[in-house]
Amino acid sequence: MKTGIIGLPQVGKTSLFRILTKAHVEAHTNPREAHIGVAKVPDDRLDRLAALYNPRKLIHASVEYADVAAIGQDALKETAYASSLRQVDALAHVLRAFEDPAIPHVGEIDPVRDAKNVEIDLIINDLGQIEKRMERLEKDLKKGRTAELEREHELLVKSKEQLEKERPLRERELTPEDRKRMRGFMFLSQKPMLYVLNISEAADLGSQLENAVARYKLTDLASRPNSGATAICGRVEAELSEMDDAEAAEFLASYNLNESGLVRLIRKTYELLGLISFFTVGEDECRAWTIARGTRAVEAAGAIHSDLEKHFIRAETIHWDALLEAGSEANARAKGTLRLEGKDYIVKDGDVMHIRHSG
Ligand SMILES: Nc1nc2c(ncn2[C@@H]2O[C@H](COP(=O)(O)OP(=O)(O)OP(=O)(O)O)[C@@H](O)[C@H]2O)c(=O)[nH]1
Ligand SMILES: [Mg+2]
Repeated sequence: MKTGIIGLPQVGKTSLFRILTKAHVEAHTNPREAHIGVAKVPDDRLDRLAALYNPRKLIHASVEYADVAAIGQDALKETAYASSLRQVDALAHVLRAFEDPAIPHVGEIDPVRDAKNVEIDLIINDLGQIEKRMERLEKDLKKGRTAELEREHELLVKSKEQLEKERPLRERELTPEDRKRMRGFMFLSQKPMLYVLNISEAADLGSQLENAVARYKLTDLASRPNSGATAICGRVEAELSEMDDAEAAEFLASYNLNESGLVRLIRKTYELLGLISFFTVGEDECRAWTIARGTRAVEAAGAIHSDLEKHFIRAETIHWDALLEAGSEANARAKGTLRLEGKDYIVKDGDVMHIRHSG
């Protein structure tokens, strides 16, 4: 799963990328080339399970982020730029909300205006794609009509109408078949969107972060289908990322915060992508695995190893907090909170699983 970090010039994209991935990146040498990095998904549940097992290896889930140059019509005309954006599964749009006269910005601080302007850029790019495809498609339709060509044509006509009303494709409900038909186009405005307000440092940062989405009037945009919003303070996060855990906890408390903005941002990305985690535990390794919400136990086993999927028998399952409460798997088994689930069990966020398999 890869998320592309987009936004206008100098809004804090690379700063966010750096703190998310702890990467030490230089300024873009080739401005159209994306920085790619992996962010560890912080997970308190996994940490607490690890405290119980004291494993040799502790492996968190991870999400990939791509930091690209500032967006705009010119940038999007460049193939390398547009194609690196098309590859991602979701977009995180960094919106400037911090005040700093030293850092230039077009006009007043107005995140809603910026969000809409960038949306238009995505929409124009998608319209270009559609027009190109329609030309070919109409030629093909003249040569011979098939149900599939007609369905695609109809789908593109509808998409075009939607875009011409300045509504991104992510707001459209699609059947799984139509979703498949659209997939190859990798439309930019179809990607799930997380708006990330980058706000100023303040003494009461905790409540500022809490209220930012409403204060900057992003509630409407954020509540549309496949959209979400969160706030961070890039400056504070940058300082936090340099600290050890104890220092960081004290620093957060001094701002009246109980968690770093990054934790929330990554969690929001997860939600938006419809992802959840399940855990495998043991003295050798405690590990989080990422799956889509609604995944069956047998497919979840496949996320670990294809052999586990093939030879799946049952999954010994317990929710993470029930396991902590029991203190050990043996206790949980005695209490009857450790269950045996079959192939079709729908895995829940926070389940701990042992896959029993043959072969
Ligand atoms: N005051 C303040 N400055 C910030 C904050 N975040 C980033 N900056 C500054 O804004 C400038 C641009 O930050 P970058 O992270 O490089 O922004 P960018 O969006 O990657 O910029 P481009 O890639 O050039 O479009 C730098 O000088 C940062 O130090 C913030 O939260 N507060
Ligand atoms: Mg940058």
